[in-house]
Amino acid sequence: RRMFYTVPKIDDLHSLGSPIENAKRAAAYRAVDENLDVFEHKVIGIGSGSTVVYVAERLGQYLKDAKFTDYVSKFTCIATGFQSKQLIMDNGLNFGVIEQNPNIDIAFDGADEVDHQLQLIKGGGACLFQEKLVSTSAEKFIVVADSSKRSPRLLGVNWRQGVPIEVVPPAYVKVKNELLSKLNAANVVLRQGGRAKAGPIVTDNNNFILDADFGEIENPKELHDKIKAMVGVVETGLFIDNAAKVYFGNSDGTVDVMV
Ligand code: ABF
Repeated sequence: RRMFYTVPKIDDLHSLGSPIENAKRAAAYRAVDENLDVFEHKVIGIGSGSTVVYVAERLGQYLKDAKFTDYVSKFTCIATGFQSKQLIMDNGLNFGVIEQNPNIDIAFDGADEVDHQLQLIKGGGACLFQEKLVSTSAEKFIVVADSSKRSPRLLGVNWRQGVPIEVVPPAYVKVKNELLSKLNAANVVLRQGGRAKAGPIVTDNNNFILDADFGEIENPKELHDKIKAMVGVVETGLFIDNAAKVYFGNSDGTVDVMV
């Protein structure tokens, strides 16, 4: 059973001018302020996307705050991809690798869609494998999003159509055919990269992404398990029973929290 509550705007938060950016920043700042114990959390996962930018920004602010500097300067941040690594460095935070820090205290990441059970669709940015590696290695996984990401059931409509699935390149046709024939996907698209759509995008792990449209997803866990069982599938963008809390920011700076 899930609980919702709304928290007011953080004091002194100036408007960024754009309603959506205000919403994303409100979620991220609140999530960091409420969940990060600077004295306890030493290894922090930083996800990908445009909302987590504000998580890294907030951590950077902590670093400059005299009362936290000593503690925050000992943080190690684990990235989920290239953009995330840049964010960590741009905000003056320490960067570490997951191989050396396999036990993450807390991880923050965005999402494409969140249902009422806190099940997620992620992978719009094609970093889903590392995002899942980091979020499932974290003792606590906190999601930050604007409130447009909230949906009673997962529909797969917020980014591309459907569920992103990372596949080993030579297996993409086989997996695509099985998604269509065995799991009744309405449509499966090999994600293309660049403006000219010059070819399939290649993930950080040198794989491809299939976007599979299943319409409204009745049972995300069952669907995830079935896709994951196919030979050639590395990971799916369905994040099941993984998020501990979701912060949905609103453009007025208030935040709806789902636990
Ligand atoms: C990552 O970034 C992805 O899993 C997800 O697709 C996306 C969310 O981005 P944003 O915060 O920009 O909406 O978290």
